[in-house]
Amino acid sequence: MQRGIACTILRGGSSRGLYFQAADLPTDAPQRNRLLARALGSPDERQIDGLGGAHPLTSKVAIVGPPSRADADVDYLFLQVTPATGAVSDAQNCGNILAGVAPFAVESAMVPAGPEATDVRIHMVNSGSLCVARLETPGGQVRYDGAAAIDGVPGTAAPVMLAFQDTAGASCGELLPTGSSLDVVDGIEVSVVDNGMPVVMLRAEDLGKTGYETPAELEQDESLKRRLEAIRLALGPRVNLGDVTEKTVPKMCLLAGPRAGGTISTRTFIPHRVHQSLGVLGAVSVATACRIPGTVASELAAPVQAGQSLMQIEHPSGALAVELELESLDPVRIGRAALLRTARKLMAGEVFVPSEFWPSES
Ligand code: NQM
Repeated sequence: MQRGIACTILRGGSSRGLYFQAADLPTDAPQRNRLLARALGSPDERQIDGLGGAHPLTSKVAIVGPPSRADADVDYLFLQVTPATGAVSDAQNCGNILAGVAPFAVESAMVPAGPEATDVRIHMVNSGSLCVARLETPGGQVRYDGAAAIDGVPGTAAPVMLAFQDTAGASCGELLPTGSSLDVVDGIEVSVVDNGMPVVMLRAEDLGKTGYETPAELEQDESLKRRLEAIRLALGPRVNLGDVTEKTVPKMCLLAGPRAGGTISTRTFIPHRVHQSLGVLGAVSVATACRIPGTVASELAAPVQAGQSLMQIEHPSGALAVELELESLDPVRIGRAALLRTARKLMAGEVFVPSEFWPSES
């Protein structure tokens, strides 16, 4: 026997995920997590018996439901499923999957569509922060086609503008979770910034890399991966994340100077596979680090002009433009961060799981 559960698949930014309404899932979190991992086909590296795409970027879930705070239209809980192990983590945000939340919420009648555009105020439950997503809704219908292009995704689509408000310290409690802009771990200088995503930044050069390698080249380097994991595990408790062995944060980001006219170049381990481009909030954290004196990022970044708010964060498949407003430089206080994403509905229907994962009578 199988059980079908209402599910929509959307590409959100440069990721792809399963989107559910909260009311359609079990309320018990461990039972819900087992069910979601099974729906994606985990535990199995290839996710052959499920809807996951055999990579962390395509093994993601969004649960969208009524708002639990007055200034939001919906709650969005993000879950990252590790394909091989089936581990389900709510310890991180995902700004790419976030791009699909507004179209999903409007099409599921959780938020009424405006006649031209709709602002959806999204409470990101993982971190307690708020994002306002603006999407085009001509005639009260979600528009998916359009002229907006984002690197890492072929073709063009309708824009989804994301404006973040209170992301500083979202996961770790502090923008600079170690209390310093520069630390030395295992003999390597690192900077840790959490502006919506905890990111450990290191100079690629310090690890014997150029920082311009392809994701496949970096993933083949076993000794680099061991070194990065040792640094990550050592930093976990120091940045308020505790034992991060089973967690998908912090991310490990190798930095180099910009090569394509941008602000800085990145290669990001998320944290074990290498991102084909760059996470949205990961990019916000890197852009923020570029503005904080004394970080490894600010030293490698192209000079940021006074009053400049747009920064291009280069990655393996292009660049991600982050608009970052600083309220003050000393101490660094971040105002709003905004980015352009796109999203597209790919499928709506039911995902089937063996009924032992959620018996029909429950
Ligand atoms: O940083 C991948 C992604 C992400 C996260 C990851 C993201 C973000 O690109 O906001 O979007 O870093 O695990 O989907």
